[in-house]
Amino acid sequence: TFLLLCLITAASAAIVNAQDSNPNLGIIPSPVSLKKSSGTFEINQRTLILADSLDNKAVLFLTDYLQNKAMLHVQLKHNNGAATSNSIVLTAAGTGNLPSDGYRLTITPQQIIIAGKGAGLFYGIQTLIQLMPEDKAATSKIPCAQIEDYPRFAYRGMMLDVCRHFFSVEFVKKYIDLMAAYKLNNFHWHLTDDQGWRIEIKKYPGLTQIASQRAQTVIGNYHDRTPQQFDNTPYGGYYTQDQIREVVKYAADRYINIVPEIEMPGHSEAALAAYPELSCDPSLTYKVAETWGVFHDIYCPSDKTFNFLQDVLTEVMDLFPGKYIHIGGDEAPKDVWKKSEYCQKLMKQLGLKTEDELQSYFIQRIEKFVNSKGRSIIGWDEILEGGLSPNATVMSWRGEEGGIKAAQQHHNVIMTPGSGGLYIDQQQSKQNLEPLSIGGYDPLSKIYSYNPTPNELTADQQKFIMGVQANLWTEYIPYEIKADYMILPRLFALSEVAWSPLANKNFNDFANTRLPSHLAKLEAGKFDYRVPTAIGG
Ligand code: TNX
Repeated sequence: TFLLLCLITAASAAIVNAQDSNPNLGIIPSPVSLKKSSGTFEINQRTLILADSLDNKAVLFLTDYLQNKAMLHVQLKHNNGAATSNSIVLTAAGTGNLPSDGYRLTITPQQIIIAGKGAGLFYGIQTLIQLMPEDKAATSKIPCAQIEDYPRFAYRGMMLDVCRHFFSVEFVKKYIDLMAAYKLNNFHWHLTDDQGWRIEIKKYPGLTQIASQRAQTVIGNYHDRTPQQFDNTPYGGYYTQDQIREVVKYAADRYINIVPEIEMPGHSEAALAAYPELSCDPSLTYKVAETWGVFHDIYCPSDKTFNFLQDVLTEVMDLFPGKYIHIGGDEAPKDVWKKSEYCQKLMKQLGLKTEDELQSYFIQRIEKFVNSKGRSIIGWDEILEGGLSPNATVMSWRGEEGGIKAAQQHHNVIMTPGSGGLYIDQQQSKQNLEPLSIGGYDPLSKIYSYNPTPNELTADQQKFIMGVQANLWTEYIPYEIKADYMILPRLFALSEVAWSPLANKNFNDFANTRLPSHLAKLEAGKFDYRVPTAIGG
């Protein structure tokens, strides 16, 4: 703790100096363009926030931040167009020829103007908040500058697996807060898996009564071949539909869309434990998985299964208003389908030659249903095997190959390859001081230097790269403090990968000049982040 404290004190002291010498004023993600000028704007007790509309979400966010977090007693007023000094003007005016979600932030000694529409205005506000010094004094001095900024990618995502271990609504909100502060806009919520079903579905109470609970959890790392030990402690949890609605609203207030994931046909052991009739052999018993890995029991492509999944997705689409529904599609071994008479007959009927084609039929049938409700599917890159659904977006996780292939077929792609440092369940240094993890090696520098547009693609094909995402799988993350440790500071690196122009990226400037002040803010915000240089790596 002492070492940590020293580092933090050093980090805080570094902010002041860093901001003076820092060409982009410490902002993460680095903005498209920034011109510093002399002087400061001082937010004090008489500062006015002048807005086009008083019930705009971004306007309310800034007002709440200044009044309740920074403890500055600013007043919010309607903008009547008069030039008023000592004001922060939030306006849609002056946004001409800005790319979507962009903003212009102008700071002079008299006034701050943030020009932006919708999410753009919100992002301008996040930048302004980053420019405020951390000390909670009665006034806050902001350096004068002119910033123009907009995102490189439309989809900037973080995934959280709440199945292997469950995370509270409070934690999920904290995660969303961080995403918003760093201009990320899609929270991928991995809600169902072999080890637990975490979303209440009214029509199928067994999913919460049975599928959300497991008898015990394996301890240790399943990659080391030692005998597995169990903790003998029942484990479970799920979100009620009211809680889901609360989180959806919380995210929307911060311009974050939630992509819910309902896994199929694999990673479905928990659902089969509650509803064995969805398997190819209902005479067997299934239990919610207590170990990690890939499981052979998967949904049978039967009418019962399709009816079940359509019912589930109907409730899911009622809860989540976003365009995208993630249907999983990864790691579905086909041995049970190979052995099943029903599956073999079905394949003959449909004229399908391989089980991969049967999975493709499965996903396409679900896609048709999702499309009929005006939504689109996202799937892990296995959905390419056996033929891609016509309107599907592909998440490329087993390297970039799947993403490259999908972009060449003119499908939208989200890059999230483990090989690119985007699997933040992997460890951040090679030193054995690191806590138990799934293994691998994903240092900060690796995620920072990832570029989501592979050279193999032509400029036209690169347009199908909709964005990039980091994934937090939680087999080895049973506690929130450990999740903090794995997420931070790698989330900051992701934000720059997803937002900043390639030409503005510079790891040395990011890690050594800008990062310290952000770590100091995390400390104040009670995040248990990893200190990048303290433990090596
Ligand atoms: C692979 S990534 C999985 C997950 C595991 C993860 C561990 C993906 C689509 N499937 O089920 O949790 O590896 O890193």
